[in-house]
Formats: sequence, C-alpha cells, structure tokens
Amino acid sequence: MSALLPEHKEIKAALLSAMDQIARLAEGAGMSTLAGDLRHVRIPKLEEERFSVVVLGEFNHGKSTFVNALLGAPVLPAGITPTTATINHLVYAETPCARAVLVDGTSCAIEPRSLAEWVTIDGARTKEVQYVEVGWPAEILRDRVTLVDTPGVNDLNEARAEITYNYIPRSDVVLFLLDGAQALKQSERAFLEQRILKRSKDKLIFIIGKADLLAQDEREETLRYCRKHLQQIIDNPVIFLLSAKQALTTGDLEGSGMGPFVAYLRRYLSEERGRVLLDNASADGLRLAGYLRQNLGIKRRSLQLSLEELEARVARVRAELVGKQHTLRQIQGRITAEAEAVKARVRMDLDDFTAAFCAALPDEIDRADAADVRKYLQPFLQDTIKSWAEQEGDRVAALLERLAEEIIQITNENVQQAMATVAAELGPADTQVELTVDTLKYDVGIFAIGALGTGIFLFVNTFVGGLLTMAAPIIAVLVHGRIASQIKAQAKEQAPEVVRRACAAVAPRFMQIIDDFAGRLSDFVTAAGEALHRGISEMLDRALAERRMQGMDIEARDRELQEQLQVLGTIEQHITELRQRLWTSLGDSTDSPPRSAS
Ligand SMILES: Nc1nc2c(ncn2[C@@H]2O[C@H](COP(=O)(O)OP(=O)(O)OP(=O)(O)O)[C@@H](O)[C@H]2O)c(=O)[nH]1
Ligand SMILES: [Mg+2]
Repeated sequence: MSALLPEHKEIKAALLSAMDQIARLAEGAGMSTLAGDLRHVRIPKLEEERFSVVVLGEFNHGKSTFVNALLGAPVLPAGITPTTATINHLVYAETPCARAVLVDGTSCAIEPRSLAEWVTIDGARTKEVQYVEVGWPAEILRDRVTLVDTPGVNDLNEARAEITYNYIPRSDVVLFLLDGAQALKQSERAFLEQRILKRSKDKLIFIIGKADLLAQDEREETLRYCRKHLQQIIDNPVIFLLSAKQALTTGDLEGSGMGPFVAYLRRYLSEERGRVLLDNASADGLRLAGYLRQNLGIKRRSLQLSLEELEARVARVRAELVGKQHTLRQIQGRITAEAEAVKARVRMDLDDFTAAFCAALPDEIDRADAADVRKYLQPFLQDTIKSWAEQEGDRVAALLERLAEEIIQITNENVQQAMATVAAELGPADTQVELTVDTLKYDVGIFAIGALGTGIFLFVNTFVGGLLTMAAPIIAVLVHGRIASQIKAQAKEQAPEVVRRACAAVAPRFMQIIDDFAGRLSDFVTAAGEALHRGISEMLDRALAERRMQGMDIEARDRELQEQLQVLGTIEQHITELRQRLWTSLGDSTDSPPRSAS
C-alpha cells in the first residue's frame, strides 16, 4: 500500500513547516499554551497519519472472517455462536505477534496462535482484557492503518456494546457488515437511523457478506433492496457484495467480490485519506494562527495606551472574568438541580407504573387460559416492563438533550461575552477580536453529550431485556404447577413480586445514567471555564509584563510586532493556498470516490 500521493506529501511537508513557524512565533510572543498545542498535539497528529478502519455489525455476520480475508489468513477466531468478545486492533508487523492490554492497565505478550483464549466469549483470559493488539505482515496494514474487529453490536452485553459504540467517532472509516442471507434487518435499520451520529454517517461503507450463499438473481435483489433502504438513511451509500469466506479459503479476490472492495479501500487510503487529514490540519493551522494574530494585535494596542490606562483596562477585564466564572459555577448548580428533578420524575413514573401494573395483573391472569399463563407470563412481564422503559428512556433522553442544548448555549454565550470585553478594552482598533477557547475540549464535551441516546438505548435493550432471568427461579415455580387453578393462584401471588423486584432493579440504573450525563455536562462547563480563564489570563499577564518593562523602546517594539504580524500573514496566506490546492489541482483525477459500487 502506498503512502500519501506525492502531491499530498508535498502539502503535508509545507503544512508541517507552516505549523512549526507558527509555533516559533507563538513561543517568541510568550504564548506557551498555543505553542504547546501545536508541538504536542497538532504537529504529531499530522506527522503520524494513522488511519483507523473499524468493522461493525451484528454478531455472526462475519466481521472476524472479513478481517481475516483482508489479512489473507485465519488470524482471528470465527464461529457460528457469538464469538468475539474483545476489541481487536490489527496493525502492521514484520512477523506475527500479539499483546493484550489488560483491564488493570498492564499488558502482556501473547502467542498469536492462542488468541482464542484471550478474545473469544469462552476464552479463559477474556475477562482480563481491555483490548488486544495483533501485529501481522499484511499489505493492507502497512501504511499506518489500524483495522479494528469488534464484538457484535446486538450482543446482549452492555459494556461490550458501549465500547464498540465509542469506537465510531474515533474511526476514520466504518465498515458495516450485513449478512447476505438476512440483509438489513429491522434492528440494523434502527441502529443506523438512531444510533449513529450524523457526522459519522459519511464514513460508513456497507459490506454485504456471505455472497456465496446467494444465487445470482438473489444477489442482485439483495443489492437493490439494501440500496433502496440505505438511501433513505444515508446519501449515496457505498455498498459492496462479497464472500469473505470464499476469499479466505480460495484466495480468489475477483470471484469472491473482495477485489473491488480492496481496490476501493486502497484508493480511499491513498487519495481521500490524505485529503481529509490535510484539510483538518490546515483548518487547525489557520485557527491557531488567527488566535496568535489576535494576541499580537492586543500587544500592539497595549503599547498605544499609557501604563495606567492599560492597568485600568486589564483590571476591568479581570473583573469580568471573575464574574463569568461565578456564572459558570451557577450553571453547574443548575445542572445538578435539573438532573435531580429528572431523577425524581423517573422515580415517580416508575412507582406509578409498578403500582398500576401490579394492580392490573390479577385480572389479566384470571382472563387468560392457564396454559397460556404458564407459557406467556414471563415474556408478557418482560415485554411490558421493557416497553415502559423504552418510553421512559425516550422521555428522559429528550429532557436531558434539551438541558444539554441550553447549557451549551449559555456556556458559549458567557465565553463570547468575556471575549467581547477583552476586545472592547484591549482589541486592536482595526481588527475584530474573536478569541477562541480550547475547541478540542469543547468537541470532546459535545461528543460525550451526543452519546447519550446510546446509553439509554443500550440500557433498555440489554439490561431491561435480560432483567427477568434474574426472576427466573420464581417463574419456574409457575411452570411446574399442575392444576389450572393452582397455576393461576400462584401466578397472581408471584407475578406482582417479580414485577416489583424487576422495577426496583431498573431504578438505580436509570439514576446512574442521568448522573453520568449530568457529570459530563458539568465537565464540559468546567473545561470551557478553565480554557477561558487560562487563555485570557495568559494574554493579560504577557501584555502587562511587557508594558511594565523598564526602558522599553516603544516604537522599536511596535515595529517588531508589526513585522511578526506580517510574517504571520504570509504563513496564513500560504496555508490558505495549500488548502485550496488540496481541493483544486487534484480535483479532476481524484474526485471523491464513487459513492456506489458493487
Ligand atoms: N458461507 C459463508 N459463511 C461465512 C462467511 N463469512 C463468515 N461466515 C460464517 O459466519 C459465521 C460467523 O462468522 P464470524 O466471522 O465469527 O462472525 P462475527 O461477525 O465476527 O461474529 P461475532 O464475533 O460473534 O460478532 C462463521 O461460521 C463463519 O464461518 C461467508 O462469506 N460465507
Ligand atoms: Mg467476530
């Protein structure tokens, strides 16, 4: 697999050098946070170019087999029962090797041949594993690609599914595996519609596997069906139909349908990958340069003011900052209060539901046939509780999402107001100061909030879904009853108790989800406040310290700042041109890859 295109390599080198120049200017201006961000985050990210491809899908659809086919060897265990229990990273290595990163944070080398012991549901060591990394000499991995095999998303294990979900936003491409024999089930459509964040939809590629089980006309029909339905969820879905098993056993890439997919992936990796990576880096560079420009401008302005005037203005900005921090603390108080209110509401709803359901049960049981009671009581109880939890989950999610939107807005407004004060007191007369706080932290905060729906969805589908197995011993009594009247009498006596226990088990989990969410929202506000405070304080301190320096030649210093601003302008111009080149000069030959393939 080739590295970046020559043209992209050139742009990358130019961007790295531009970022280095910005970092040096920032260091010269005493802006250590900004310089550190460039040196320790942005530059290494661009240098490293690591690209991650995650394989997702319901269990038994053939994810691990598909990964094996890409590697050209049966590296990962596959099987007809739910098999994969851990996240498995595949990276390039000259010779096969593997290591397990354990839950306790340590890691240990493992023998690639005994992977089953570590990664499968029945594996003796699986419980200790956080994730497994396998090194394999496969071409497809060579160019800093990490392939990630995941446990099935419908697996009834909440913790595992949560880990899998968390991989989606962090990945560059998501391969969504469908089973050719049962393509695009309702559960898969629901997952795609409701559980994948909008901005992650662009990176989905669909693989319909097990094509060898389909006749030619069935293949065409399956493709048509999938395309029709996927189009309703995603614009121009990219879809491939193939047989990983055939590719793996015969090595026949063309006959198995694997060839076109591999060609697509290679092309994506060599063309799109570079473009996406470089575009993000240019955006980062320009944003940070803008930040530096504002700061240099503020310094120039402070030279024009008398020291007394400057001190008075800085004092006003600081007072504003203290006020804003106070407001942000109040916002946090509000989050706690709202979360408590939502929790109280859930407790009340749950009590109401439990009481109403228990009261209705005896009549329901009387009306039913004894044989049906024996057979259907358990699923009936389970389904009723689950559907209540679903509804309540939707209500809670809506309430919390609204709260989150409001909190994000208020927080942003406060940040903006503080910035506006800085601009009014210290902004250079000729430029509009639009300071930014640490957007990375913002992004993380907003993502964490976006994942909320997932939490509740998983909770309802896995935890509540399996709830009644806890109550199974009680139900077993019913199943063994002999006489109709006995069965009903037992059912009436026991069922309400089962319901009460199940509902009691639901409550703390609901509370925990709400608390976790409130915690994340609160962290977001803290991060915004800290970034604001740190960013502005650093700037004020530098401006004042410089101005207080004895014997400074103000005119010479102003000329120096002007020169720095000029250099910065040249760098910004350069980055803008590089960015344009990314989208124009390569445009003809490498327009985005066809969004539809088979
Ligand atoms: N006929 C056929 N069977 C396949 C193909 N790919 C996978 N299978 C079979 O499907 C079953 C499941 O395959 P896995 O690769 O373990 O599926 P998975 O999605 O990783 O399953 P989990 O790890 O449980 O989530 C196995 O019996 C495979 O042999 C294929 O292309 N054709
Ligand atoms: Mg698997």
